[in-house]
Amino acid sequence: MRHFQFQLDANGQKGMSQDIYTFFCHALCMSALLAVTASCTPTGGGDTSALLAAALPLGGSGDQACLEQWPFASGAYIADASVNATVGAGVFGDPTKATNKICGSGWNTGSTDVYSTENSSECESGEECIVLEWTGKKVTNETGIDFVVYENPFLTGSNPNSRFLEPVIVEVSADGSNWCGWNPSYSGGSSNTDLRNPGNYSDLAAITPVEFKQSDSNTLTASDLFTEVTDSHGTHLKGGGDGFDLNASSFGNTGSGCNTTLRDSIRSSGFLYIRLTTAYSRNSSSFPMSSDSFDQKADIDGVVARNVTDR
Ligand SMILES: [Ca+2]
Ligand SMILES: [Ca+2]
Ligand SMILES: [Ca+2]
Repeated sequence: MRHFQFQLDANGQKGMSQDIYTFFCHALCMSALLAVTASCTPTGGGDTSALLAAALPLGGSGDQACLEQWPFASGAYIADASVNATVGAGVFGDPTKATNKICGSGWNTGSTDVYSTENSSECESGEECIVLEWTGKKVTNETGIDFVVYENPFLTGSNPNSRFLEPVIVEVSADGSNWCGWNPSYSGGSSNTDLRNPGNYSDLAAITPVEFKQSDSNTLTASDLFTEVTDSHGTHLKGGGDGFDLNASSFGNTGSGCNTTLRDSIRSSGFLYIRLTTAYSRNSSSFPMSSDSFDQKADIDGVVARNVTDR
């Protein structure tokens, strides 16, 4: 979850009068966006502060309601269940937000329909993660990108190479115990300029802002979600988010219990579970995080697979 200090200074907000704060809170509660996100109890807590700031309009794709109805009959399948996810105490503590729908808000605003990763029995010791699955199904290896992870990064201004990022390590499993990942790495330094540069990250999710939103104004097809486009924001998937390919040469380079036999089995037979771990929680030296991050936890909107079959 982000601090959003640049949008609304946290100290300044704490200094707001209760009347003003309550007005903002009530106004936000009336919006369709937040009606499905949280109730606004003006406790002044950090999570509520972050939500308030996150919801301030910055020119994102806006006012269209994010709909529960999955828009595609085939060609794209949303992970629809979590495994032993910990319910967090904060506004973004509801694990169903990671499996209900994708609610991207464009390049300039992060989605609030998200789950902030928490420590659970499914994580490595001391880490913050969530494990998702497709009920009764497994994800198969198709040509090119096999699934897309949607988190809530966004641009800090007009420069597409400056983004607020809370990177995520991605791993998949056939049994829920042994995991294979790619080769996640960060090559920059500790400055915010480096930390905000997407070019410094590879094999990590939560790098590309999310354009796909399940709304009446969505024009993206299922195929579009797995198709790249090049525009003023660089080369990215048409719906944003970060895609992963089981056939990538880096797949199988990491993961607890991973070996070439398991890697090849997942490539040929598919996987059941995906684990999304805040990279900072795994190794804060290898994956430093911007000082703007509120609580050093990535926020998962959802995951979409290109194809699934029965288990
Ligand atoms: Ca593939
Ligand atoms: Ca985030
Ligand atoms: Ca969501």
